[in-house]
Amino acid sequence: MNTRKLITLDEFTIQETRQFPQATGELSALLRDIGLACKMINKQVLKAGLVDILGKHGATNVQGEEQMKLDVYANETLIAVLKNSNDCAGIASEENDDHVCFDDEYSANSKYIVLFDPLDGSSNIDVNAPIGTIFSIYRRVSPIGTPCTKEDFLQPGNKLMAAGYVIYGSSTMMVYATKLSVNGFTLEPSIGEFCLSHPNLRCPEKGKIYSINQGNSCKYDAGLKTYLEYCMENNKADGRPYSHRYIGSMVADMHRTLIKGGIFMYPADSSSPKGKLRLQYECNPMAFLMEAAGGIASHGAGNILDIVPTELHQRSPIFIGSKSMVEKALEITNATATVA
Ligand code: AHM
Ligand code: MG
Repeated sequence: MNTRKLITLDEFTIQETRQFPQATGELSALLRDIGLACKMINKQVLKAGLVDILGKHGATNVQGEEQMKLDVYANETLIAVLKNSNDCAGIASEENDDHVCFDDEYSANSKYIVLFDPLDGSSNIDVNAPIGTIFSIYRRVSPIGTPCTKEDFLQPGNKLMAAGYVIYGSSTMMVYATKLSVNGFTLEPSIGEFCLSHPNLRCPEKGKIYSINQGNSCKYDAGLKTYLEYCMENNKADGRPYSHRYIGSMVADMHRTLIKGGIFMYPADSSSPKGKLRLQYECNPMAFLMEAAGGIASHGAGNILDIVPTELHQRSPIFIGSKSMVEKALEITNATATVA
């Protein structure tokens, strides 16, 4: 690789900022901070298989350090890095009951707040399948100079300034979106930097893959069952059924959907009327990113990004991915949507 051609995440965000004379560089700094925390998480993810050798959660490893569960480590690392930075007034995490306000002078003067799912798909750690961190950045609505408030964290997705994820897979990548574009950065381990590898990502208009936990089919409504039959048998788009792929790690399933096209669904069902995935930590950031890449995201009856959250940990059904596939899914599911 010709290293002179590498553009790091930091260089890229600074170049982007130059296009906006009023920009202060705080958003760039925040993305760098999130990138730093994720590099630290990545280091631990790479060692996950050694935990049995070095000691499990609650035990002490050979260096005398206490072992922490990876999701706890990821959460604490993100909080510590963002608290240390000058650019974040507070956070909300899937792992914490309530938001955390960084109540010091510098944090109170920052204009952004961050929400995150520190380690999404954590049940996949034991089997070496990809996992990820998902993040959202909002401009706060409370006055700058005061501590942030709950209202800052209950903004609809259409108010997002930036959102993205880091995937800990066969390589480690950060993909983030602003309203302008979606860009992917691969971690170059020898220099420890995320480097631009996937500029201006666009989700293909059509795809050939559907992704859903089909083991829950008995709990799906009639409309969704009809759509799944369409995916398996009646889809004549390519003269063959769609392929089914489901990793069970949203970041990994979304990353494939973004790059190859397709549809990812986590619907409501008879035992979970609002689905499983969290609006603020999973659905909104992915919906924002997908829209910026030319795809769409729906909760089944409207745009995910228009939901005004009423609580931090609320859930939402999601249908997301290639525009024509999501539109077709909504057309079929809305035609007959009674719970079976
Ligand atoms: P988590 O945040 O506790 O890891 O749960 C979210 C994960 C998503 O990554 C994934 O899409 C989904 O749960 C899989 O759920 P299921 O096993 O019900 O199919
Ligand atoms: Mg999650």
